[in-house]
Amino acid sequence: MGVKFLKKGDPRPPSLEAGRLRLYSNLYCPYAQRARLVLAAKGVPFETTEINLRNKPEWYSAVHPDAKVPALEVAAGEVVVESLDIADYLDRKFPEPKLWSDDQQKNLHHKQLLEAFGKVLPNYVKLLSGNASQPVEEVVSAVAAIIKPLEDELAKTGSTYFGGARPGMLDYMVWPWAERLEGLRALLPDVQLPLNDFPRLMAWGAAMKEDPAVKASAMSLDTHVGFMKMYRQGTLDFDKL
Ligand SMILES: N[C@@H](CCC(=O)N[C@@H](CS)C(=O)NCC(=O)O)C(=O)O
Repeated sequence: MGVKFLKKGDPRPPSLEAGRLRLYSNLYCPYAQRARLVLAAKGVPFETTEINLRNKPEWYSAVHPDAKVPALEVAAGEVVVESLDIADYLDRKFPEPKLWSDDQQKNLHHKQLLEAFGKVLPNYVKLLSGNASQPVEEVVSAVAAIIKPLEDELAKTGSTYFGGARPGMLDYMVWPWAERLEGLRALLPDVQLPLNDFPRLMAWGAAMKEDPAVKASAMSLDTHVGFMKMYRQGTLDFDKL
């Protein structure tokens, strides 16, 4: 992709200038994409430092205590970590457009949906890595059960997006995995996915693809599949992506 992922031996970027934001990211990380989606939705300019997660720079643990991405530097040396906390920070700091609702009850419900959706990650990794300890059909069923409440929510509200007439926080927090689902479909063409059980989520996905923030943060199917193939073969090397 021609992106420079900073690694061991690479110098730390210069101190952040006042008034700027720096996102420590990794383009392939769904959590980092959450931050990029919110920044794009708000139209906030930011600089990006891509981190090689297989060979992290020595100084990176001074940025993020667990040396994970994303981390958002909001003033020199002042960093917000955890994708959901970064999203909340940005929604407070840059209120237009507001991604959380004024309706606190709705926000609470969306946070519960999001927390339950978090269980998708280990299943995503199983599909990606081809972990044979569990039949793939079982993993697909587990994913279907995890996303069913989201389908039900769209059916209940009748809205295109979880946020209503336009994407809100839940939409953006879930989207990175939806984008990767297409990569998985291309990677595993023989795996049957029960897509017909999720008509509203399919329509949601099509609508989300037209959203400017989604477009700004999107990576092509080929790029996702290239990463996934390397990951699956155990040959992941960020210098070669
Ligand atoms: N709960 C964290 C998860 C972040 C996360 O797991 N990031 C991964 C990449 S997708 C990472 O940095 N892994 C490197 C490591 O664990 O050493 C968040 O929401 O920000």
